[in-house]
Amino acid sequence: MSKPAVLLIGSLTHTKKEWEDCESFATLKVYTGSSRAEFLAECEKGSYKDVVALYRSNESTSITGPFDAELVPKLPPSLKYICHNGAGYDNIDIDACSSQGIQVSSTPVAVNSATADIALFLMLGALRRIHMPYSSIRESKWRGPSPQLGHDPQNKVLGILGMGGIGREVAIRGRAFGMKVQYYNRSRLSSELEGDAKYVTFEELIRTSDVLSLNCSLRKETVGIIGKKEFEMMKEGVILINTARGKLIDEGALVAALDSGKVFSAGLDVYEEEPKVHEGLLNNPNVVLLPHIGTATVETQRNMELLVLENLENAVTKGDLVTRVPEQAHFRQPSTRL
Ligand SMILES: *[C@@H]1O[C@H](CO)[C@@H](O)[C@H](O)[C@H]1NC(C)=O
Ligand SMILES: *[C@@H]1O[C@H](CO)[C@@H](O)[C@H](O)[C@H]1NC(C)=O
Ligand SMILES: CC(=O)N[C@H]1CO[C@H](CO)[C@@H](O)[C@@H]1O
Repeated sequence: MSKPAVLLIGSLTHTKKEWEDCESFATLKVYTGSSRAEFLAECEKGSYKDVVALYRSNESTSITGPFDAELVPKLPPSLKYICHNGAGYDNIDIDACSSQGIQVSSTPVAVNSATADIALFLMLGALRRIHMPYSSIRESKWRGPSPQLGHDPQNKVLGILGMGGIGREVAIRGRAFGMKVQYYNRSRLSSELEGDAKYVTFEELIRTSDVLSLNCSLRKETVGIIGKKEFEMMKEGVILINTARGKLIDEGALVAALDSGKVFSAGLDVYEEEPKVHEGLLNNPNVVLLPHIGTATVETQRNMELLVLENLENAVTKGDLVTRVPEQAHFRQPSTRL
């Protein structure tokens, strides 16, 4: 009996051997083309007609474009699983996949610590308005022309919007710095997961946090969740941290709130129109900017790749995914094919 096939789109960096080992349960195929049109042509030609599952590297979006409502129906009919490398999967149309009977996994758990670490790095940098002194010393200007005092995290209220795996790691780190943690999530966490974090409404979170850290997924309902109205409700001198997705914030409104002094500083790893960054942010010496490097560590990149491969293996050998996207919880079936 011939083995089912799996397809890799994009490349693997840290798990080449583990990928080759997948040969024990599947025939390995790799898409090496360089455009969406070419990929669709391969699909149409039937090059992937026996492919059951595919590994989609995050970078592959730059080759095939998003897996949207146009592309998904053109995938091979044999395809049942898309294993995506990345915690965010807004470049995959989940509804389109569901209606084709295709199940999707992402890599939530693997990214938690690294993303929370970068959130804290940005928070400390924003509290200290670190950009000026940090760059002045390299320009042989010591602390720069107008050194300013920063703020301590201790006793400040850390508000976390979205208390998933990343949010909870941010909470742990915040507590270590003596912060009081409160959060909003669409549903309240169990008491074990919640710990001593206080559950508040969205509005209370916005009104009472000294530092606000965004950790919600980007969905229709969360685009621009932090805009003009929310900035108006915030405390004077609030600090905003975003390591989730740029489109959660209305960047124009953020720039205005920074310029007016309402927002003391912001720490950003993600942007509305990545890799384009708003001029008003680039020109503001009080903000701390990073070019989306939240998960850019050797350990985390390898763990993400391993988790995609684990999903791939489970998909092919057990007909189930390990970290299926939450929108597709209804696909979960008791696995009898162990
Ligand atoms: C993943 O790809 C999207 C574009 O599809 C991009 O916006 C994002 O920055 C990428 N993520 C990382 C961690 O590079
Ligand atoms: C946060 O809320 C969402 C939506 O209700 C829910 O799916 C998720 O499980 C909640 N997070 C936790 C850790 O309970
Ligand atoms: C409110 C919300 O969308 N929270 C999300 C924060 O991110 C985690 C992943 O780390 C999701 O599980 C939560 O649903």
